[in-house]
Amino acid sequence: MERRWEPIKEYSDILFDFFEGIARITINRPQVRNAFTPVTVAQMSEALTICRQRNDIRVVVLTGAGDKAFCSGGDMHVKGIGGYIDPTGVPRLNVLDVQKQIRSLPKPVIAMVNGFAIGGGHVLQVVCDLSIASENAIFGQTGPRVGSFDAGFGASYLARCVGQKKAREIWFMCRKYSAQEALEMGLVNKVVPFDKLEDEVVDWAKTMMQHSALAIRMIKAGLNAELDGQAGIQELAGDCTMLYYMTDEAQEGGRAFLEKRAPQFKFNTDPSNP
Ligand code: S0N
Repeated sequence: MERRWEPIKEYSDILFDFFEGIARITINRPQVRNAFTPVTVAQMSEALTICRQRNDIRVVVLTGAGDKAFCSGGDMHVKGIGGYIDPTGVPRLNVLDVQKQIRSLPKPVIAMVNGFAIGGGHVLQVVCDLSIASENAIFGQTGPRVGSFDAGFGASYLARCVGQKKAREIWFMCRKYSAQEALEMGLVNKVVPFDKLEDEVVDWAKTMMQHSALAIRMIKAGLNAELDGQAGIQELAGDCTMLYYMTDEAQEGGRAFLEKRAPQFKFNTDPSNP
């Protein structure tokens, strides 16, 4: 089905558009199998910030341009000593920050894996909440073969998804896996023919949008908190604070301060009025 995706903002390295509650971020460097540079990563980060801020965006989709690659990781053309070199000559990739942004975004992020998901590109699909792949998608880590690695989410969260033995195999052996193998090991949620990929992703997004956004937000925070230690609890606690602000008790505390009086906190026994 043809959809009219409306551009949200123009960038050099990504496409960023919107359709009926869904924001789509497309890494648009097909000539290098959608490898990312520090510029690409900065643009992805800005787009994710916009996704967080805009209330009309309910679900985010991450994908790659064309029919060959989702993302092939860091662009080795700009890899220098100390990392990937930005236009000012400083080695900084900051893709780990984008991984954290995806995980802490209080909305579902779906990886629409339309081809190779390799290296740091594979880690991006791992950290998304859900992954839907086309039949031509290929998955794998290459770090120990090409001089890099991701021992953060790219290792620990991968192991949570596929188990310790399989995660070690993926990293130590640097093999490539088909979409079907990825499905069988729990790396992706569903595999569909390439020409059905976007339909399937939009269908999943629309289903989630019929459900309670707050419930999904809290579930995502809870699932992260179980894995992320103090940082995860902090995020879940932030959501708890947001809910607490909505109570009479919290409102009374703020009012009393502004009115320069002692707060009258009443113990509320009415479950219909928190
Ligand atoms: C993706 C592959 C398997 C596709 O193979 P295919 O279809 O045969 O195409 P090719 O002819 O190989 O490629 C087409 C053109 O695209 C260029 N290209 C592909 N990938 C890259 C890339 N990553 N960087 C730069 N260019 C790339 C090819 O060179 C070719 O160009 P032309 O036409 O001019 O010859 C295959 O391409 C492949 O295996 N690519 C390499 C994938 C890879 O190893 N990626 C890992 C890169 N490293 C990372 O991602 C680590 C970075 C990172 O994210 C990170 C994360 C956490 C902590 C630290 C780091 C860090 O290392 O800094």
